[in-house]
Amino acid sequence: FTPVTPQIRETSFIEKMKKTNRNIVVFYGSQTGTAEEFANRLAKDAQRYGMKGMAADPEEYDLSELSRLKEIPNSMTVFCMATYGEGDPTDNAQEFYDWMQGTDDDLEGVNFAVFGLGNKTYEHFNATGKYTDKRLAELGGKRVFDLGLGDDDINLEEDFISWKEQFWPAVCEFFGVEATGEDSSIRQFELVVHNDINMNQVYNSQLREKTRNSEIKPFDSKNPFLATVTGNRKLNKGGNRHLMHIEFDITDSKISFILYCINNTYTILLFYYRNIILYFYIKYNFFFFALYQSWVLDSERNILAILEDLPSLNPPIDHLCELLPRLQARYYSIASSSKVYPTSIHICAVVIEYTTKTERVFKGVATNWLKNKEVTDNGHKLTIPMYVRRSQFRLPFKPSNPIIMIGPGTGIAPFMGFIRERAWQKKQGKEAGETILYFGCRHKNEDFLYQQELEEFERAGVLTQLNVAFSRDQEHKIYVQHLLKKNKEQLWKLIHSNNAHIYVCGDARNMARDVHTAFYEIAEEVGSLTHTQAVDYFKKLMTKGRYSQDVWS
Ligand code: 2AM
Repeated sequence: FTPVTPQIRETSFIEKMKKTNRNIVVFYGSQTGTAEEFANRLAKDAQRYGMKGMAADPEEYDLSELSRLKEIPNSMTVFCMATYGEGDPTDNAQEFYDWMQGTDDDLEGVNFAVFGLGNKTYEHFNATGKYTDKRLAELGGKRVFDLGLGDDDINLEEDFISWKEQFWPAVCEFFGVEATGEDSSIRQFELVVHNDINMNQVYNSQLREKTRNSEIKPFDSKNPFLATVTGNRKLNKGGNRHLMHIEFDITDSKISFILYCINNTYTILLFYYRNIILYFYIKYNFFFFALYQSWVLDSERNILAILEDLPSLNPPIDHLCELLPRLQARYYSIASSSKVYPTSIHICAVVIEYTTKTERVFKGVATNWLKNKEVTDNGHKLTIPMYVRRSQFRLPFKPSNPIIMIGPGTGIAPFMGFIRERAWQKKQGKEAGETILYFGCRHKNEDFLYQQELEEFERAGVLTQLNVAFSRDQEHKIYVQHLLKKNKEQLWKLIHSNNAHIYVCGDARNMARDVHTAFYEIAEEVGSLTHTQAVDYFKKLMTKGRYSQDVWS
């Protein structure tokens, strides 16, 4: 497929808009690709209203030009902004975020709207979207339509569509235009059949060696480092899951960490199903959220399953490709310490595979791809494109501060790095504070990850306490929070009197929430705080960086 519009490289989005006759620019703060996809859809929608839009990565343009947008008649900017971690902007929006905080530019005459992407299970729900909306208005911008707050915990797609359906009429009214109705005829790609292709020039899912470009700038998703796989082993002794420990060599990279998974079109097809519903919507005006929720989301029908189950749909292949977003980078916690292994990075992950309601086997794209990465392939060293992201999840500055780590399942990953680093600090003669771990798994002799290493660390006195909750070795469930409650006196003393740092890693939806509640109860029962005081107490610990979470849902 060949893009219909040739790409023009330009760091001034104003100049680019002028040159290409566009009047709407949709910026996206995107980490996993959803905000980017929304931005592309909004930019495309514009044509239906006689306007011309473009989606843009704020990292690639000079956003301090925003006040110049008024030079373009009937123009506006839209921001699709995702929020991450502790209310942070995404990496590609960080510079724009800093600019907003520091600038006193006058944005009078600049029309804008913001859609935020967030998740209500996190405390700082949609903080970045809210801030962008508030700040652009403070600087004098004209809010054309109210801030949209998407919640990924329920149904982000539905939130976006509902917002969009009100957004466009508001835009039309603002600019005094009407829908032209011409949308489906505008194609981004055209289908060309080539009979004489040189296969050596075709991208076949492996990055070429020349992408190893350390001269340009730090490695990121657009410029990943090709790391050699130096180890890949199964961690669990039993059960039908596959928990793996993988090691990469990063010599010469000066790298931070995240994996980048390259895949072929087939997998992309498998993976991104959401957009086919958009296809229904645009093409046949057929869209029922309830149906979407139960038939697509709850039944986990991916795009391939939908096409199989509704053969009459038969969309043209060029249209289908247009609806498929790029496969995105996957993020894993690092299970090693750069102090101990400066030239390698370890990760620990569970291979995702289960049967969906429609009896199809769902296989996680990245974990299954990694599982099969051998150290060598016929004597050939295999590489994986990767980069590392900065994280607030790190050991306290002072080694003498006690740490309480809670990480059931693969939530153990970053703590393997922490413990190794504490061991290293101890070896350097530094006085390391109490180092306490709460780990949880199903069965002692099945999935007690890193058992041997952990027990050795305990014997060596690096790990001062190793608490393990085996959830399925007895009738009733035993979870990490039950063990926390058992040791409540000791924990409260460490937190309240000894400046301990608390770290929680793993499942966000249930575990992290239950652990949080257990800490409230400890503060109430041992510290004699009221519930409100307890909530306040841990909120303060979070702002001080003494209660950190690395959680996922
Ligand atoms: P389960 O699967 O037996 O319910 C790692 O996944 C471990 O975390 C497992 O032992 C799992 O137990 C446990 N777990 C499941 N839900 C949890 C929760 N809400 N809080 C703490 N641990 C939980």
